[in-house]
Amino acid sequence: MTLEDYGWDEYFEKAYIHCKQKDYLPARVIMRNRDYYTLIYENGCINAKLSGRFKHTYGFNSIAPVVGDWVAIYVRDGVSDAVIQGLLSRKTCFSRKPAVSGGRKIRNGVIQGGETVEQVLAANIDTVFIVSGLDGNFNISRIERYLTVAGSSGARPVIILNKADLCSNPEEFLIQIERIALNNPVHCISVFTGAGAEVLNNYMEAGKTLAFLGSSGVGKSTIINFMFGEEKQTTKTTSTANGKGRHTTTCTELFMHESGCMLIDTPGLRELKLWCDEKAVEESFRDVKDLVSQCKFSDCTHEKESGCAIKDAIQNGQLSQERFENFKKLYSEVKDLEARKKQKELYIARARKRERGGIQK
Ligand SMILES: Nc1nc2c(ncn2[C@@H]2O[C@H](COP(=O)(O)OP(=O)(O)OP(=O)(O)O)[C@@H](O)[C@H]2O)c(=O)[nH]1
Ligand SMILES: [Mg+2]
Ligand SMILES: [Zn+2]
Repeated sequence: MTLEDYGWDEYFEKAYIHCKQKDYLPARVIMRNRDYYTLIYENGCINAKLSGRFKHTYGFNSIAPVVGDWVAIYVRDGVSDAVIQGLLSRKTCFSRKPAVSGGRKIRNGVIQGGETVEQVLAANIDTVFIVSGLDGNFNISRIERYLTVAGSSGARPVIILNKADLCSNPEEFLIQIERIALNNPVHCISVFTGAGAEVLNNYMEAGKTLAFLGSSGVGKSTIINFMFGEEKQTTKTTSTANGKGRHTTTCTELFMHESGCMLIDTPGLRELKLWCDEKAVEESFRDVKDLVSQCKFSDCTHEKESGCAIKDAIQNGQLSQERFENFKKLYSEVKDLEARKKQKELYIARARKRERGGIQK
């Protein structure tokens, strides 16, 4: 296997110039378990850790390498583990604001609190499969949220509605999702019966990286096993009747497929808080944005005004009330995120100034 087989190309060649040094080698992260990494490099697989300098420089920003990243490593003679010295700039990355644990508050439907940092889930993905189960787990607003994050990741989003065998009217769900997916592909499959699953072959292109994201129990690992025709990943039955899973996959991992494409399995996400800007929301809701621009008044609140294109569209069934509500919710979430980012920048700038003795405490 060569680095090219793993997706190394001109883009990374150029990015590598910045961290190229004598004795360093490029490698791709295929597994990460906290501080422990498994990489693929010119001589095969190797375990690795971050260098002290890397941790010191990037540790604070949580910009540590993730699965799919390309890194520069140093392999010392006689030492089995490599040391990660640098991270190559990413082509694409799927990021979120970390899930809030404890002390969370909901204001106007938006979850408040939690650290204002970027948590990158996987990098250098070409196609991101947003997997949802056609069982008790189904939720359109959640798919709209995933589409927003996926759109901002730079990867091409594809929606997979799995477990069609558990649903009596999958076509109706397909129509509903196609409406909110805008031009992104939507496929309805049952990996259990194999119905519709052959569509996955269309995405298996050599050198491309495909990642599977979605809540726990939707069947991400089952789909990966299906694509391999063997059990690569452990899968488990969902724990409750409402279809919620119990996190069977616990770490993100990249697998090389015989077709030459790479498949990334990820642990189910309990929560996907936005880490993107308002443009990402405007893009994934561009139908809503178009309507807003047609309102008679540029400052229309879409409540009482005459000539409101949003109200008209909801009335004539062109736009659902739920989609409009979710648009507003995600929009205020990114606004809140932007304000927090600014606040944090200010705080850091002040702390730095204080450190230099510029401001008295
Ligand atoms: N009926 C039915 N069950 C399915 C289908 N696909 C997966 N399952 C079942 O759903 C359960 C969860 O599947 P997993 O593949 O472990 O789900 P996952 O998304 O990887 O979950 P995490 O690893 O926890 O994120 C398993 O019991 C699977 O057998 C399907 O198409 N139909
Ligand atoms: Mg899994
Ligand atoms: Zn309006």
